[in-house]
Amino acid sequence: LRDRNALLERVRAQMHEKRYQHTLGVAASARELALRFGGDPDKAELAGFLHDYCKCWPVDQQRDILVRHDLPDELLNGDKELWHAFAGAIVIQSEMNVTDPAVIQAVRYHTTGRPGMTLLEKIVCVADYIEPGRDFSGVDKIRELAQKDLDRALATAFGGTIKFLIKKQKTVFPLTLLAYNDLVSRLD
Ligand code: DGI
Ligand code: FE
Ligand code: FE
Ligand code: FE
Repeated sequence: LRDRNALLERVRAQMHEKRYQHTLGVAASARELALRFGGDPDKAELAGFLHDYCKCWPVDQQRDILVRHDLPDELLNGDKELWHAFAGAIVIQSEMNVTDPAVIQAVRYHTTGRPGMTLLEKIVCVADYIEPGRDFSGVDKIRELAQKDLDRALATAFGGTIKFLIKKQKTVFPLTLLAYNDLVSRLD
């Protein structure tokens, strides 16, 4: 799908209007971050458009995709909120003909993160936290950090998510802890 309007219509058909507006916000923020931090703005925007492709699909459908592709039980036993990222990375290849591994990985890790994240993965992850429609407490601090220091912005964002999950006594997926440690251990 080379045509941007066709791509956007396909994305729009997968979700409700509010999620679509979020998607456009993430794409715009990702493009901006790429320009600021020396990433590829077109890849960043494309990954933004696609990152929540199957977020609004029934969870059983998301789970089926993971099972059929032999994703680890750890993921199936983890929070359902994590599934759309890994399922999305698979589905955009078959349904949207996305072949760029960098874009696919940015979609796959946009929720959990992972240690050793690429620049594009960090950009999409931070854009997901700071797009203009977001208004959780602490978002302004992350927006401010994202003006200058992408790693500090992402470490702060993951730190907030981990605190939130702990407060709710929910499990923290190991990749998120590993991503957080990896970022923090390298801050100057
Ligand atoms: O899909 P979005 O709502 O735009 O954002 P997302 O893909 O970052 O999903 C974040 C949700 O996932 C958020 O409500 C927290 C929840 N979640 C549950 N367990 C974990 C988790 N997020 C992370 N990073 N790590 C977890 O272990
Ligand atoms: Fe998401
Ligand atoms: Fe939804
Ligand atoms: Fe999102």
